[in-house]
Amino acid sequence: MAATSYRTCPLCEATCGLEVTVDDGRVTRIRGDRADVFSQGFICPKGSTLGELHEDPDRLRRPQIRRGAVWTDATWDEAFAEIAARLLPIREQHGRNSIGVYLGNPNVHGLAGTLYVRPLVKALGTRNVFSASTVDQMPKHVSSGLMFGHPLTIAVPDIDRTDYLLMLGANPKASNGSLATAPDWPGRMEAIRARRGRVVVVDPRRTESADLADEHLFIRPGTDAAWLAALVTEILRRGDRDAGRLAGDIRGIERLPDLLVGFDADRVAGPTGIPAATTRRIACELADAPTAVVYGRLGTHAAAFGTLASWLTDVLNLITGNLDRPGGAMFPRAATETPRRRPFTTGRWKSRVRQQPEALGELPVAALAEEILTPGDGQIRALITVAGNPARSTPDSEGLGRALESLDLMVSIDPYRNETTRHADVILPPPSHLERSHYDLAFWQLSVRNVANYSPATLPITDGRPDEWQILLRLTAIAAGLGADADLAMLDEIGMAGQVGRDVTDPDSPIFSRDPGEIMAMLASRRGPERILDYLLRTGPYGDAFGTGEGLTLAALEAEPHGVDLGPLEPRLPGLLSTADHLIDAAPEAIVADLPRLAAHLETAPAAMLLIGRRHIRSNNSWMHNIPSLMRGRDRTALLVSPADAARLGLSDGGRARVHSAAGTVEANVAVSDEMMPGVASLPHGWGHDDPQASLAVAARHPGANLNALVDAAAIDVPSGNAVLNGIPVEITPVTTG
Ligand SMILES: Nc1nc2c(c(=O)[nH]1)N[C@H]1C(S)=C(S)[C@@H](COP(=O)(O)OP(=O)(O)OC[C@H]3O[C@@H](n4cnc5c(=O)[nH]c(N)nc54)[C@H](O)[C@@H]3O)O[C@H]1N2
Ligand SMILES: Nc1nc2c(c(=O)[nH]1)N[C@H]1C(S)=C(S)[C@@H](COP(=O)(O)OP(=O)(O)OC[C@H]3O[C@@H](n4cnc5c(=O)[nH]c(N)nc54)[C@H](O)[C@@H]3O)O[C@H]1N2
Ligand code: SF4
Ligand SMILES: [Mo]
Repeated sequence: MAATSYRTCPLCEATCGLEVTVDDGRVTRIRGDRADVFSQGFICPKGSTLGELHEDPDRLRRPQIRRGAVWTDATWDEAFAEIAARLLPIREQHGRNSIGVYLGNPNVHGLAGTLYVRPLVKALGTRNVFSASTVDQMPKHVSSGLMFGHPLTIAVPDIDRTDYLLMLGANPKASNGSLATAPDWPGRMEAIRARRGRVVVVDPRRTESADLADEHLFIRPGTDAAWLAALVTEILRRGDRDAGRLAGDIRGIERLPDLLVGFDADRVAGPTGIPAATTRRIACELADAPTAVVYGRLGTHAAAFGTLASWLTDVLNLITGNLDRPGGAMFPRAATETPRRRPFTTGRWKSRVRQQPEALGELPVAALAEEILTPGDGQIRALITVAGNPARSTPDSEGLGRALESLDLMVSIDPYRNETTRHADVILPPPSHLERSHYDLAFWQLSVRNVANYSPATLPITDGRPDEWQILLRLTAIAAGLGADADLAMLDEIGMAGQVGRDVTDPDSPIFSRDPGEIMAMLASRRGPERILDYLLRTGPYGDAFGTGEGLTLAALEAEPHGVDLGPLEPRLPGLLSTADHLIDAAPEAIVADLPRLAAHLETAPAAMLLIGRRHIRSNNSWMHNIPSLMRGRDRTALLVSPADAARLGLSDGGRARVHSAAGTVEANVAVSDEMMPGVASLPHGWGHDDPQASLAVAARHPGANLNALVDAAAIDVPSGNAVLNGIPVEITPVTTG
């Protein structure tokens, strides 16, 4: 008997609703859920492959233990016993920081990762915590944290109401958007133009998204911050500063002209490649549009001056009166939002080897290899990776692979034996995505509309396998010294009761001064992530506050399989500010201190060729390359170069090239394309599936080149520690065969 159910796709930030048909335990069809309150039927090619992902014969169903080069299946008890026996002695002998943790991107796409990773990190007690955030959005957390007080107080573009979208370093037609959750970004971009708005895309490649815009500007990689600074200068020079309603809630805005001396349209024209007249025109358009929003993403953040660029983006929105107003850059109000109070700081501790300050309790993943390889007190000797493939997705990834091999112990929670987990001693595979429930805790905090949608598991977990949260909780028990066979139900109970106990003493909590026993009793029918989620919803901004009246609960969401629309974004400042003085800091010291580095960069001649990354709609970072239907069709891994560079460098379309950087050398197929700005080449990341120890049969037939073998681990954005993944100086030479 076929049954239809609904769930939110967990693969990217767009959170599309899926309609899943299951017949006799097998997925027979996945299509977009037309009744989904947010996505209204939109889906991309990846969303329909969750069934294939579930069926993938290479997806691990049982723990794996490695002895030398030999992998064997293990029972769950054996796997956890092995970990307990080896992990704790390392910590006893070498201290807490000898255990490192790497948290990959899918953690933020699931309930287990968002709710059960933090307790594990806490139980380990280590400061050596690394994640994909420092190859991604850390600059946005740092600039938002310093400007608004909390690293999650991130302004998102109100694309459904804006009259003018200036977008840099983002390609939502391929990525479906980032730090701006919206199903069908392309459709929403087209809607801006349909209502006579204007879309301008700034990118060293004329992307699929640029093709949807009114105007595309090439920019030299790594110079976005300088160009944004020039836009600020030009707008201020016009005397147009108008922070509108927020004028009395800002500190430091009067310092901007002095701070940005030297960054104007004329000065940045050469380095950025954008003519001064164009910059001045865009400045006027931004200031004059009824509403406008500047939005920058990965190409702007994962670059040499990512934090400056992220800050200047919000400064532009601020001085044009577009911050926190409809059609501008706005702050979502997620159903699970918790109070934001303590002012944000960075640098509470530093990495051991290069002394890079922490941000959000993390150290830059660009420093992971050196922390493993450099002897001394605090050296990482054991590593736990959860949902990550740093051996392909982080700087100098080949070097990192070698470092991983030198560890005394490595444990990975991952469904695949890939280029990273093949270095592990134990792999613990979570159930497939369809076997798990879902609620997008992370991305509805960054959504262009407020929504809530709960997805129960589509398929049951068979064979007594643990859910991913149970795997994490078992590791937490081991790390807490409770042993591999601790009572998980009791641990989960203690965790929930602890949270309730803290909140009843918190005057800002809606359950302040309530009886914790009564609250626990009202949650008694649920366990695990569902109980925490119910709690977060009920104590959240739309929740029932454990009263008897109206308000959101998990039960209410269960009754709405297509989700609940909580409305368009609404102005939230100054109330949401959690800086020490409750003002917007328009010129945070830790950020403006990086301006001299940017000024110096403008004085340096750029390398003849700079390499950048790209994404494709049928790919997802370094994984999902083992899904046959996504891999069909033409090669998507080619090195793109402009016709002028091809001629200059002797490269031919369809030929091969050797790409050489300070970090390494790779070979790739060449595609000559006028999409590329002269002087810039593009390679996608997440490829290089050529490791014979990995077990990815389909991916191995389409290996591609590993872009991150070329990324220099020494190069970081100073205020955030984020890796510099774009604008890498390279030399490109033809590979001649025969
Ligand atoms: N040069 C360059 N490098 C980049 C980027 C770039 O643009 N250019 N982009 C960067 C960005 S934005 C990111 S986010 C990172 C991503 O970097 P990572 O997070 O390190 O890597 P992913 O490729 O996302 O790999 C995800 C891993 O999680 C596993 N996985 C998938 N689902 C689950 C799950 O539900 N549970 C568990 N436990 N495991 C799961 C997969 O098998 C895979 O091993 O890459 C970064 N690297
Ligand atoms: N299909 C697919 N979707 C994905 C992912 C995926 O791998 N595949 N990954 C997901 C993840 S983890 C993330 S973080 C998001 C990222 O989503 P986006 O932020 O949209 O990232 P990209 O698609 O990589 O687009 C970055 C753009 O920046 C441009 N660029 C490079 N350097 C520069 C520069 O210096 N200046 C400017 N202005 N532009 C530059 C590149 O040419 C590229 O077009 O996508 C998510 N969605
Ligand atoms: S756009 Fe993202 S969320 Fe939507 S179906 Fe595709 S992968 Fe899933
Ligand atoms: Mo990402």
